[in-house]
Amino acid sequence: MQLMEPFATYLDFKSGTLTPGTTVIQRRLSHMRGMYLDTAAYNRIMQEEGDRLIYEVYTVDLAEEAGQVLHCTTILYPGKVGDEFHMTKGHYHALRNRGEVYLGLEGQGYLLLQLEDGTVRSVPMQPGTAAYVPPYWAHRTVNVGDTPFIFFAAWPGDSGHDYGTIERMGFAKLMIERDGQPVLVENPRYRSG
Ligand code: PAN
Ligand code: ZN
Repeated sequence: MQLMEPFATYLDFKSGTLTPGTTVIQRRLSHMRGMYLDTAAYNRIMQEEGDRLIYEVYTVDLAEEAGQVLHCTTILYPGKVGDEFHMTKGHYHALRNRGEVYLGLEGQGYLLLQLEDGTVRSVPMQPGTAAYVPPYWAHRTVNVGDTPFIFFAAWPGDSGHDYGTIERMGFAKLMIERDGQPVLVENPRYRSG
């Protein structure tokens, strides 16, 4: 590993932007095709509103290698697709025995976690919540409020990201709105194994 100079970035607690020296990615509805349960609602939004921005990630530019501590902010915009709240794609770490820490900065959300046997856990997050993603758990966040849900994350540099497993199988549970409340329900389309 190269010896590096210490440096700092600036995190705007209100907006969630992390600058400078970061790469910003935008995840739009079309990047999540097939991930929301209500396909008719997905199609309606794409036709009537266009390709909605779901979330943005500001990642500090660092080598993805052992020893580094990667870190980023995520800004997850409020909204629903059908009854299902806006969420991130979610992933396992490619090296499964790598954990992560999330720190809630703004808004109201949930961290959903899942083991490969389909066991799901949920952790409510608000400003100040330091949520721990232990090794082996896939993780996805959900915005259940009506303002952006913003959090900071840090994880080992050699973790890697496995999106494919969640793209193929989904999460076993979904966070939907029912009678004005967020509830976790079985995902009828979840495929185990
Ligand atoms: C987070 C996530 C971020 C976006 O930094 O990458 O919130 O979610 P997706 O990566 O699932 O699109 C993290 O868990 N990094 O490892
Ligand atoms: Zn992660």
